[in-house]
Amino acid sequence: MALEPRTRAETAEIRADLPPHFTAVPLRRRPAAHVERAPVYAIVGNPNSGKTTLFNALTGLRQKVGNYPGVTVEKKIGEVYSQHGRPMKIIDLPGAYSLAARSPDEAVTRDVLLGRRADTPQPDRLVCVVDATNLERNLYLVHQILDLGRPVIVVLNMMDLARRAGLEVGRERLEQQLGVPVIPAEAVHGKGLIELRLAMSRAELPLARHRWDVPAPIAPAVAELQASLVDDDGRPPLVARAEALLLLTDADSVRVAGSTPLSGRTATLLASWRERWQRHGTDWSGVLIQSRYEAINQLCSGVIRRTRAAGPSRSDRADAILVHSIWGWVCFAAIMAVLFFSIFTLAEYPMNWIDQQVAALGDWVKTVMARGDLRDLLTDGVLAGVGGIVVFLPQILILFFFVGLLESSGYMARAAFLMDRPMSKVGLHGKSFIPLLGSYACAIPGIMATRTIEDAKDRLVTILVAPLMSCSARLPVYLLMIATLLPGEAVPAATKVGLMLLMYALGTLGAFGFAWLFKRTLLASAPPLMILELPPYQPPRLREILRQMFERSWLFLKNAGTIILGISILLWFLTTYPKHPDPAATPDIQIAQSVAGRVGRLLEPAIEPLGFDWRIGIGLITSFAAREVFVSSMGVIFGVQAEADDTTPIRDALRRATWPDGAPLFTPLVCLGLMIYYVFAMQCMSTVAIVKRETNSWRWPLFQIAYLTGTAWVVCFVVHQVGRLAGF
Ligand SMILES: Nc1nc2c(ncn2[C@@H]2O[C@H](COP(=O)(O)OP(=O)(O)OP(=O)(O)O)[C@@H](O)[C@H]2O)c(=O)[nH]1
Ligand SMILES: [Mg+2]
Repeated sequence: MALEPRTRAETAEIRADLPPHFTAVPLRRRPAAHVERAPVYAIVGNPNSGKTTLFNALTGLRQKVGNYPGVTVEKKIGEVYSQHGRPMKIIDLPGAYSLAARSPDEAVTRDVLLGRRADTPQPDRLVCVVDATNLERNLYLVHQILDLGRPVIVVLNMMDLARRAGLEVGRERLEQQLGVPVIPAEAVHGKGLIELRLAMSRAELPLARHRWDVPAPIAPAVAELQASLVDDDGRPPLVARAEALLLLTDADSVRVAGSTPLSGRTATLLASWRERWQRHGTDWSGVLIQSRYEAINQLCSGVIRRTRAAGPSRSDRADAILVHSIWGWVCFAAIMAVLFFSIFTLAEYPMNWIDQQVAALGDWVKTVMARGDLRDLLTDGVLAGVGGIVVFLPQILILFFFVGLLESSGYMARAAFLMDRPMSKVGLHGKSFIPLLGSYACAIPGIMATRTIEDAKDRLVTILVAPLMSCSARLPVYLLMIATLLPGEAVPAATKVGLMLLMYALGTLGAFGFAWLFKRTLLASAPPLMILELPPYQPPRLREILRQMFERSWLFLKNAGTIILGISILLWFLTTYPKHPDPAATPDIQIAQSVAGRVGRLLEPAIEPLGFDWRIGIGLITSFAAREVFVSSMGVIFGVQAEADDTTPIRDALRRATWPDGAPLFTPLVCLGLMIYYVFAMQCMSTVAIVKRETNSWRWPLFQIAYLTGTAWVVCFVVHQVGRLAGF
């Protein structure tokens, strides 16, 4: 729908004869709507309405889907083929309740729709996904979208749930009322896709029939601002009107990252209207919202019919227990306990198997290759490093399986709900818990998920403490230390699980403690109110979960094959060269005078008070790239030191390691100290990068490194010194 650019004179003319109850600057279209390029579609809708499910089904892509609001926090572009085989662009957007964005993820949606983002094509047409079980609330956004004057297709999703809830949605009536195609669908079962694709392929789409007048008291202001915006950059009048409405009623909407700022004239106009309204003391956005809801009520009349009386649903009955103030916590604890037991007990068999395969491979290399540096590089560098990590794949898989279950069933939102009370004690609300819970898997998606938090300071606090949640990269470190500390089958699994739970608890407590501290000092703001939808429980989508597990393990293996491989090889060189002049020198002497040994000993004074020697110190440095590198580094360093011809599990090598005076290095106290160090220390390059991106400055990531690593040192110091005094 190309619009004719308007000259300044024309705009002035329009402004001159604006009716007092102005609706919109009349649309003028070019005679035949020739769209040279294929149209760009955007999928919009309320959170958790099934947009990404639909996007994936249309494009064949695999964006993350989950049964809680706020899964998608960034736009994603894909391609869908029209019925005639023409490729069309389609953009999946974060869910939003309104164009008046409250949080950074909603702002992404708003800015893409209003064409404020330079990095995204402005959508020509919109697919509005509506949750049929919640029509009225969902129509609020639809109403705003229809005002943009672009062709819209409404997808009435979740029809299965609506049916089950005893709701009959009159599609035809809604279509008639709105004047745009309305397509019933069940995105998750692939129903309605063909109809949608057909509609999307149409060369012409009708524009909305509905007419909504800007409420009289604000109409003159909107009209003036609209005209000024059209003048500024010749944007479509209706988009300008939507923009004007937002600018006038939502102070936050002025700040847009990456877009051209308002022209001086528009800004002055805006300020003068705002000031005038403020003097009158009227709630203008309230007027606007009310007016819209009245219009929606009219639209909805006769569309929804209840086929039976509404009673508590199955989800409601489950929630009576799962978010109960006592039973809810019992269930939460039970779920966590099952998770950790599975990590230890189920993973053991595949883990042993991988261990054996790695060892067998090492032995095989030793039989086919002659003794020499290259063979050592392969066995002591590559295999000891990468093999030491790959062993933990089963645990990672189990962890992600559970996280997938929680996300896909809808329990995630309940966990946030339960957590609201403890979180409010530290000044955050339950919504902050979703990013934190996600950080148990990995802090990076966790930090991205903070975009759903409205308050900028709360969001920052959540970002700052997110790395304290024990992520999957710590699993290998914990497991190795627990294996070194509590060897053999004699120790019951419960003890090991208990120790691990202790580490997770320590991290979580740390996160709460620091959040409390930051909310009281650096980033104080008013205590927030949580508004979070509890979506109905859904049967977990196993295929989806398996796919995510696969993706995650692929990432893990890729890491092992690239970063960890690289660091292991480098470390092998650093520990092997320069060679000691005496070829008969013991491995201990050799490594001590290697490059790594010399660097490590420079560092030793800083970590000796923690009970760590320079070899552990090297591990601490290399694992700044990623925490699991610590395990591979230990494999290389202590593998190099082990007798040349045997391949031992790392834990045995560690248990044999000693200080120069013969005292064991990995005492229980040191193992515990190391685990604690990794609970707190900020040892992840990727997290630093993502925090830099999300906070848009180096200040916060640097602060984060300093406070987390500082805390790690102090806590380890205290534990070690107190432990020693206590005689451990
Ligand atoms: N029963 C049912 N469930 C659906 C349907 N469509 C999607 N879902 C489920 O609804 C949940 C939300 O789906 P998503 O596609 O992640 O929703 P979204 O709109 O992208 O959500 P945000 O990214 O958070 O805005 C998932 O659990 C889907 O499996 C449907 O038609 N019927
Ligand atoms: Mg989504």
